Amino acid sequence: MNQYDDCWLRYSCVVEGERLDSYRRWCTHAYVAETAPELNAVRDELRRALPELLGTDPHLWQHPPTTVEGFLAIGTPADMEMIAESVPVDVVHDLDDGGFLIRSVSWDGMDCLVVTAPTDRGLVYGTFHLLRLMQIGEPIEELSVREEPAYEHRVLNQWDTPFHRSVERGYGGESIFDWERLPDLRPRYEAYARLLASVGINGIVLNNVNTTKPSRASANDAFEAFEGWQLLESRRLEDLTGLASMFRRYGIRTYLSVNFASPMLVGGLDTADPENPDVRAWWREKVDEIYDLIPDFGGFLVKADSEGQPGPYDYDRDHVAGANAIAAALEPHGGRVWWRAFVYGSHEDRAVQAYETFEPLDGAFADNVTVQIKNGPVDFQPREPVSTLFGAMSETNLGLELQITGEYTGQGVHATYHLPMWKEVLEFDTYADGEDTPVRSLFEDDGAGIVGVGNVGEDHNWTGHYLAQANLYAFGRVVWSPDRSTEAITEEWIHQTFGTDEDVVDTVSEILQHSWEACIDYETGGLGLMHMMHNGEEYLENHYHPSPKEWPGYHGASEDGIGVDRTESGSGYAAQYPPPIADRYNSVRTCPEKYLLFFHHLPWEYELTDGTTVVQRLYDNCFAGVEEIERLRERWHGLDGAIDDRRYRHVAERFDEQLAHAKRWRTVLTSYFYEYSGVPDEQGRIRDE
Ligand code: GCW
Repeated sequence: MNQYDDCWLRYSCVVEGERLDSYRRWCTHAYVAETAPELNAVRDELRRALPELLGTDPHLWQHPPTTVEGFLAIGTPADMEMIAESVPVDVVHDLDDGGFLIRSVSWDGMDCLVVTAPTDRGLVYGTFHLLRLMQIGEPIEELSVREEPAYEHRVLNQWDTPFHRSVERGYGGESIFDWERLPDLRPRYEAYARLLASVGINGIVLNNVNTTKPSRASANDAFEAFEGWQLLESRRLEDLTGLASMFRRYGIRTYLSVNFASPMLVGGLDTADPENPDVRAWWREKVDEIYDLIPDFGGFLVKADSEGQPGPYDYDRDHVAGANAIAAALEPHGGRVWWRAFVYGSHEDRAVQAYETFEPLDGAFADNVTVQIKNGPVDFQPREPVSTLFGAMSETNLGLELQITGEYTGQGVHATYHLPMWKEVLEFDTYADGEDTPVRSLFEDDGAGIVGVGNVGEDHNWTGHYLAQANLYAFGRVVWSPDRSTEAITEEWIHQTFGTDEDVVDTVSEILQHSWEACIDYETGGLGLMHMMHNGEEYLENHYHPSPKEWPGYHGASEDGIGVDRTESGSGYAAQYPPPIADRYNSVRTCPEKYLLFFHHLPWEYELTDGTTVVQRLYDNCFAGVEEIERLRERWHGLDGAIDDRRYRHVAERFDEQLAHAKRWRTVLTSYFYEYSGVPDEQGRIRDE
């Protein structure tokens, strides 16, 4: 057994007969230029994949073979004359970095399949694309593929804490990075780079945004450093060079999360004031040192003045001053600061704060700063409305932060697929530039991008739950191409992960596509309530316990009703949207039901459009969510014998646990709603379980 699962890079052969013959004809011989590190990655991938996909060993050539019927050629037109002769070079050069062409051509009397791109990174993506087609069983005889990534930056954020080798909100085991043993490289790092590159991810932030232990109190409270574990220390940086080179082979740039107070924590200065000349000089020297070691270093991610991390407020400076000071050091090297907008604590309704803090700063951030905003205004809840900042900062490079890991969606135990949620976010019309400015259109300029908080760890299956691999896959694919449908991305993943048997594909696809709505229902009652879970007090404590009493401010339950008034008569959050959206949410009649109690505090017996009362809908949704999990679990049971036993049993067992959790959650929520409202369930279902 492998030390770890291959995820979607299993390379099982799914074709036979003529199709297999055609794969062999085009791909048994491969001519690959040898000019760049990325091309070694390409050759290695062909060596791994082709024997499985073709059932025969490939021949790798360093010149075009002349005595064969056909061959595969991978290179840039500049490096391979044969490619320059067989594809339109101007079309190749028009592609963005990462883009590629795959063309079936005839060259010197032979049938050739050409994978070409303007950059070496594009060749890596083109190779993975072709291998994916074969893994899925697609024809390759007459290919004419032209692909380009939608966004320049497609970045993974690891929340790995080197000090503990833990992963904050990670549910797949400890960090895959054996930090103490760096610079030694484990084979697993390359396996991870391959997974990421195969779905087009081109950046990785290696460590957690919490670079000091967060204090639970205000931002100005003293913070506690992870002694000896600031990655900006010279010895730690030196240890990272090998890892960064390995990622470079796969077109992935390395980034680090850094502490705003690094000039003090690492540099020994007595201030981190961004206007202080010594502080600025320290950042410059530190950044120069990094680029000497890692020439393609991507930049820094900073969580400042947020959950106890230090920041510019400690010196009465604003976020612009803080971000721009660090960005100035990176600018000569082409590096970037990703500055998070996750701030709360000074307002009763935390939803309003990020906009109030950042919107006035629009246009003032340096060009090499990207403001990184979580999809919703609260915190990766099962469902949130889209953050108001996306419609409000047209003069700033924006980054959308999505959560791949399931912090609030079942923590590696529940099967919850995030792609439908991300699609909902990406399609949301922000009106940032008038009607038809969906979220997905906001990251097309250089300097913008989409990042995902990763979900892998040391477990054999990487993600804790086998089906959670789909979230990592889908993140890369949707960020590469946000226009691709949920169905298409989901099927691709299933084909590569579980094979092409129709029943298996239908079953897994149905489970994945229905899982998110079910989770919303049993965890929240489905009308836009936030944070229905226990808020752990200890650092890293698992807060996955249903406890609606914990943070009443989030759901506003009282004897007279439930929900939080975020209209003009309440916190005013709705008014932060452009008028067409603000109007829609401000009015209880036009506010979509899925967000109703996020924006409105309503009587328990307020009648919804179909005549059902609010409290009854909450009950019904809680029950519907559990029933849906029962149904999806049954569907999974139908796969017994149709897929390998190991993965079958793993998911079946997790489904049992998920169902138990869902029932418990339902009981806690429905009893709570009943206790407050005094309104019994029309169907008499509420009782202690
Ligand atoms: O909600 C919180 C999470 C923290 C996380 C924080 C953030 C990394 O529970 O674990 O810290 O969000 O996004 O900064």
